[in-house]
Amino acid sequence: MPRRYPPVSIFGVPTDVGAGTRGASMGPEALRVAGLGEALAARGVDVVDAGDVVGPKNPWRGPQAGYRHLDEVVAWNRGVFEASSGILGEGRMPVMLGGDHCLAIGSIAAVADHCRRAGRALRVLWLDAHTDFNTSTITPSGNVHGMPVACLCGIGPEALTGIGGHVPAIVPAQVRQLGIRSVDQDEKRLVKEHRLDIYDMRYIDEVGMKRAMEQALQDLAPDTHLHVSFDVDILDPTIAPGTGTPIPGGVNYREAQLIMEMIADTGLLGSLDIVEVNPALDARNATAELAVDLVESLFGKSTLMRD
Ligand code: NNH
Ligand code: MN
Ligand code: MN
Ligand code: MN
Repeated sequence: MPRRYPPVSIFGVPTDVGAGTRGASMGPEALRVAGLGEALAARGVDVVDAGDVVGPKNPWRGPQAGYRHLDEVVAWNRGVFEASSGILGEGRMPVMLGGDHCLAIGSIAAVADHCRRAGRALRVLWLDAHTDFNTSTITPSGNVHGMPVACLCGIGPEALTGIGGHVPAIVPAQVRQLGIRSVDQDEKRLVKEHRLDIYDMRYIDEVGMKRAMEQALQDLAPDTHLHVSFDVDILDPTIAPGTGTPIPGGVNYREAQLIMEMIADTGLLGSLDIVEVNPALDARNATAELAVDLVESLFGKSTLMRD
């Protein structure tokens, strides 16, 4: 019996206010053009496109007091929180098309709030080249897309840590990070201090993706809500060049498929972010097309033997 998936609402968040390179604002359309909605529908998923969150334009200023565009980042994240909460309240699965990764503050705050009310466990799987655990005092860039995990764990400006009304929204023990290979100097100290559970590329090289994923998905209670935050820069830039902060030595195509297939096998996927797709840097929409291909596997397309 093929696995049934809950109804999905995709929504776009066309902004790059949290990034240091322009263009992730075009991510939602790139993912739509690559056929995300159609691909899910072809998987038998009940999918609707809820349209785009609206927010301020990118003022393209330098950082002030350690943050670039903090007011705009807050405004967009409030919109994301409302959109995600509304979709969860309808009993549907929110799939956020970013936009840069600062938007995961709003999407995950909404999921955390939903799980808290429902008394359900939440696990966040953070797929990324970066740990995104910077603060205004240690950030090398001021870009808030380098800070969402810290903000969600209660470390950051009140306007962001408090977006879901509960501080912290999540604790580090709920997070698993996979694909990591770029952590800033002081950020390293902070992730160690807060004991983030990190499966970095060195570890994946040594034990293999299968073992790393088994560990990252270990101890999930049967009714856990699994949130996947998919920063496309986890992928090797040779296969996913369309992203603002590409880092060599990323996850290859087969490893990426295995990640998605093993998540699909849990049957626990509850919400998804697809972020940092930057069509301005891409080659013929390759990164959005690859992301769609991988999301199909996340929804069971490649599972032949385990349906
Ligand atoms: N760590 C860097 C910074 O804080 C880069 C963050 N960029 C990302 N994160 N794309 O996923 O600026
Ligand atoms: Mn629910
Ligand atoms: Mn990220
Ligand atoms: Mn990243």
